[in-house]
Amino acid sequence: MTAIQNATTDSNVPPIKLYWLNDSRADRILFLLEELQIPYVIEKVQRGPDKLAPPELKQIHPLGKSPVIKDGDRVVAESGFIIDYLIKKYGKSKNLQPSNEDDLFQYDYFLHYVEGSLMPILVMKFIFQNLQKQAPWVVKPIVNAICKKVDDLYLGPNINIHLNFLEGELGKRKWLAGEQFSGADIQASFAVEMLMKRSNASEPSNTNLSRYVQAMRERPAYKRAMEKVGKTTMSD
Ligand SMILES: N[C@@H](CCC(=O)N[C@@H](CS)C(=O)NCC(=O)O)C(=O)O
Repeated sequence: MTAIQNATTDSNVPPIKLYWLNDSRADRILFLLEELQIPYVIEKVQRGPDKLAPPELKQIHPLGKSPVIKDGDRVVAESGFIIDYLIKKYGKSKNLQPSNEDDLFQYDYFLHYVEGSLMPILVMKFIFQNLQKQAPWVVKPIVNAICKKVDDLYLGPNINIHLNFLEGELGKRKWLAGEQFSGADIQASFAVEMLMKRSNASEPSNTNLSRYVQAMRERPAYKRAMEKVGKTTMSD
């Protein structure tokens, strides 16, 4: 693991430590920390050849997943919970959580929807794509046929359901929880970028989603977050 110190760290305050795994949901938390502009350090962790997180992460939290943060003695896992925790504790003045009831309703829904409904489909798509790449040549035709069947019957149609759903929601308002950017958008950021990438979504049929991703990428905090890890976008 390699640590990077954020330039804004005050040496008297133990900074938040983000365990950031490459190509992972940890980009969300980096984005949030930049939106909040609070001191933090990044501990960079690399996936192994098997694409899994290294076992050292299990010393931080028994599940061994990323993102995970340390805030003093507290270890906080689950990206949705980390976002909620950090915004409640450090984001009072940042307006990242809506104050009116209707927007807050959408905010809570999308914070849960992203990990509860959208990510499982995207992870499954990723697993099946990897399975095809890694299959030994003798069984490759069979593996490819199974993967295609799963894609045709289940993954493809479900991905389209999510694309249409989000496209519709983003036609009603600028951001997921109203006219103001919020933690729900940060939670959605990585997933929406993956959704667009893995579905090869064509711009003309996903105008609202494309506009949404573009607006997210244009935020100074998004740009700073990506710079910290040598990327331009979350889907690089
Ligand atoms: N629901 C968790 C999922 C965490 C998760 O599965 N993270 C992935 C990266 S996106 C991971 O650590 N994968 C490596 C592994 O499973 O070994 C969250 O939202 O934080």
